[in-house]
Amino acid sequence: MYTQSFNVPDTTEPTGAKAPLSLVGVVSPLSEQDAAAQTRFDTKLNADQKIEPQDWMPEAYRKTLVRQISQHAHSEIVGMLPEGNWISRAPSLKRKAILIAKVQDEGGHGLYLYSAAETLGTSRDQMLADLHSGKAKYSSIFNYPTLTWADVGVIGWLVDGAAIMNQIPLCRCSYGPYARAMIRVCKEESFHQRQGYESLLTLMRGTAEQQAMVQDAVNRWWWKCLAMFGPPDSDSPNSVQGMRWGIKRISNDDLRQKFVDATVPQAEVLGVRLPDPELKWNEARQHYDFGAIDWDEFWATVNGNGPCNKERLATRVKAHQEGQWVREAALAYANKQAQKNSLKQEAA
Ligand code: BYC
Repeated sequence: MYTQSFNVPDTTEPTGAKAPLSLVGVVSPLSEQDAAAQTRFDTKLNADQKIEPQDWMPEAYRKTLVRQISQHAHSEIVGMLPEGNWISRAPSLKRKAILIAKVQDEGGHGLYLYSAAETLGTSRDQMLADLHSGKAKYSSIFNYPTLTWADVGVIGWLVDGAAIMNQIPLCRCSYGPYARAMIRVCKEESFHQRQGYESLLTLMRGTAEQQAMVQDAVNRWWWKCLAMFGPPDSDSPNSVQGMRWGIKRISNDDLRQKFVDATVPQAEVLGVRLPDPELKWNEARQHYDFGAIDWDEFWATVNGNGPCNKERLATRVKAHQEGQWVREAALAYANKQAQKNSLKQEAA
């Protein structure tokens, strides 16, 4: 299983990179003041120090972070939906309690991440408006249906497993608030992955029907999880700059390969077959080779045409509208408390 101690060295440059990667800025400064600020920014990045909200940063760096962190936050809260569908149908009280805790954790991850993005000067209302209008992206993986109870276990094992693989390097992201949020997120994701795997182990020790249900879920989720890491490096427009800035530490393809290498032995222990006839150990590369991912299907899903995109967005918008009175009540209460406190201070 993956934990915080599952550390991975920084990658070599992605295949599409045109120049060697060093942590330098690319925005040409206009004024002398900006030039000095850019130099301080570059020096910090090169020394592997964190950029904090009060520090000067190039506008493109800020924009990239808002894009990535808000997409990540959206993924967490949309990610509550496929599993949330199974809370009322969990097969035992123990499984229900675990699932409620997990789904609640995902909501918490969304909160840390929206808070981290807000430190860059974009409001949460704006980010949510972009999600609800369909302008902002969220992870492709949450646009597929959860058809059986085994899907919940497979999401824990494979989806959370892929998420951890992607997120451990983000604990060393150059932007302080994002990196710190990711440390806690990764600890919780590690629990999510273990509970998923343990739930599948239980099913695999059960009846032939339960075993077939797990295999069917693995068949449906495997390729979607590989695509989750994003397009191939040669087709990833944001990777080179993201890595120069120390936001991304490992390329999409390298992370995908690490995920495959780590998951094959876990599948063997579980007793399931990964649905790829081309999956085999390559002695020369010291990695598993695997088959071609259907990128047309990935892009159709990213662009709003996956099996559940419309349903997911509609559910999110409805939940947001129905929660309006809670936000208003919480705000009214906070204002009342603030008024009371200031009256107390005046009287003292
Ligand atoms: N789905 O140049 P690229 C979780 C977009 S939460 C949709 O490689 P980048 C969990 C990409 O945004 C999982 N879109 O981009 C939660 C870009 O479009 P824009 C979420 C994708 O940013 C609850 C375009 O494709 N994790 O696991 O360098 C329960 C070109 O891509 C996807 C994060 O968000 C995708 N799969 O790299 C259980 C982690 N992949 O923005 C589990 C943080 C790519 O230019 N994010 N695109 O219009 C990242 O690490 C990076 O943003 C990515 C993409 C690796 C995802």
